[in-house]
Amino acid sequence: MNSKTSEYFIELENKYGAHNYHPLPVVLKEGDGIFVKDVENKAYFDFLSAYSAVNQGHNHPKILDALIKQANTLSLTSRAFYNNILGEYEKFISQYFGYDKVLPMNTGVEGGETAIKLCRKWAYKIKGIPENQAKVLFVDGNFWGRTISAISTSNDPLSYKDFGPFVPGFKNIPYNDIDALEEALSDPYVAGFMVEPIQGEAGVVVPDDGYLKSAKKLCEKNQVLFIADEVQTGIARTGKLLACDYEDVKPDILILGKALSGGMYPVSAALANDEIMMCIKPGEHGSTYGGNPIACAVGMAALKVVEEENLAENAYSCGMVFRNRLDAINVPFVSQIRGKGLLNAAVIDPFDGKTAWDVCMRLKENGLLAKPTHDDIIRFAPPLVISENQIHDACDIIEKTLLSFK
Ligand code: IF1
Repeated sequence: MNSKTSEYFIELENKYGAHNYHPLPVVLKEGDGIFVKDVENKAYFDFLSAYSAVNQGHNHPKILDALIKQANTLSLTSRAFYNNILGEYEKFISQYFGYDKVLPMNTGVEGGETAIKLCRKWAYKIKGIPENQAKVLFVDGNFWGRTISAISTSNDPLSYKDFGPFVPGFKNIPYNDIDALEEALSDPYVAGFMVEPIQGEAGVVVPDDGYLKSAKKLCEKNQVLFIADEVQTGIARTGKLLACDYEDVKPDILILGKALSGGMYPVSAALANDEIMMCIKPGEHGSTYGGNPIACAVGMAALKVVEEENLAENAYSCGMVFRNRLDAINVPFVSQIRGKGLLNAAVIDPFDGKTAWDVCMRLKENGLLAKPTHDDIIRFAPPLVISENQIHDACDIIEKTLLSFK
């Protein structure tokens, strides 16, 4: 019997790990579907899904099987040579999302960096912007990772303070503001507009209906690439395969990550049609692990599960049930419930000196794991394999917890 307690593991991380996170004080040892278990054998509903990476549920057998089989066969060749699975994966994912080609990477932020490099290369080779003059627009409240480029577009001091100097050629405009976008697009050196269809880290900020469609039309009119960061909102999370699907918007460059592997392995991608993708020539971009055989096997299995188990439809219907249940809970400090599909958030107004963190701590005690984003917002994002009955069970916990503060 492993007598090592949560405190033992927390102390180890505290002593030997960088303090770049402030985790909820729970030490997990197992995952299965929508549940995780801590080292004291207590089970929890996982309502974070590793920030929407575990959409297919923890340890999905089909994805795990694909991982094990490929790892037992050929794990990594580098791109110095061809192999017998990368082309199959590239065809599969390109057709799955309706693009000519994919550039495979590993993490979400590498997908974003790749999209920006594709956009800049296209700007100089196709649009004809003078070299080193291309600009890419971002929106306030964006979050697309932790690299120097990513934090160069951030307006959250926690992300960028004391990490300067920053990458030039980026300009921020307000989110969900078409007039601001139209104004910014009057600059002929703008090459791209990169945006999350729903802002995750900002606190599940849903733009007005029609914003994405109007933004895409303005980009087309000004020969600017519309770049959708669907790392968190993609892969069925919001009740459609992609959040852009709600407005029938087809991004010029689509960035995917997280649940592209079902939480089993780092897999990310940038997808585009040939006019853009073929701007990058051999030797101009890449990655040691990008498109490795395990990533290909896991990626195909993860995407097949999304289709076979109708995860988008399930996220859509379960999300409605979830928001209706939470809207019906009458507590004065919950000022808003918002989201789409199974990407939702509760806005918690500080009360009696308590914050969203205190609510999450009590949710943990009651058997449900969620984590605040910023001080006042709790994101609720369970695996998309959750059933309607399980949604009700989880909402019973959330209701009991919220009412216990009254
Ligand atoms: C952390 C946040 C979420 C993302 C979007 C790209 C990336 C992310 C829309 C980069 C990553 C992760 C990063 C992780 C926590 C989590 C997060 F709170 F940080 F902001 F989900 F909201 N685009 N988000 O959300 O993907 O390189 O991480 O694979 O840094 O703590 P990555």
